[in-house]
Amino acid sequence: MRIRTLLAPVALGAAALTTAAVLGAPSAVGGGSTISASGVTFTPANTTVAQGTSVTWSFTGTHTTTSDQAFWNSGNRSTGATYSQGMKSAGKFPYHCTIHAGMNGSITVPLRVTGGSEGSGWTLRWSTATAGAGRAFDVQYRRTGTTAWRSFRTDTTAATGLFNLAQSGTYQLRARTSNTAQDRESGWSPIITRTLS
Ligand SMILES: [Cu+2]
Repeated sequence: MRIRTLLAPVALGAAALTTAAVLGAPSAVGGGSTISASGVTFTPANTTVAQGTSVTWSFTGTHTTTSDQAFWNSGNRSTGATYSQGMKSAGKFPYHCTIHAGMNGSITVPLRVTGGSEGSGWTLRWSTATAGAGRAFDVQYRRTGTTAWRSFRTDTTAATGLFNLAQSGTYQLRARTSNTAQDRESGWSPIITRTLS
């Protein structure tokens, strides 16, 4: 294995990462996550990482890791090669291998709450940085028990925002990343819930 892999921290489970995200752990890049591409399978097929995590694929045989929404594309990589992608922003990012039909995976990046309170609102962070060229973010909310999502931010390039509606209640929140250059969007991040008083 490569030194990079050996030095990478032991990957946290999805639950632990989600908890860290909700608790507002630092988002600085530092964690790493490795996915193997071998046979006709990505392992693990579904990965949840915190914003700012670098995901590295390692290849056995020839494969690609290709974002379904064109966020990244490794091109063909063969045994011994790696490909890394920084996951800065929230959403669910499905990907596939262009060589092997049915060889699919996904990376989920949760929305984070970096501070706040029921009385003063919550600071949401959907990206570690403002959007680069060809990228933007959507953030939505809805009151629990209702079905229709409302826009909190649409195509924003900002990375954070204060969620503090005039109406008290418990709200669900989610975010996604747009590839505006390709007019495509990631899936939505897992829902988080916060109460306003
Ligand atoms: Cu493949």
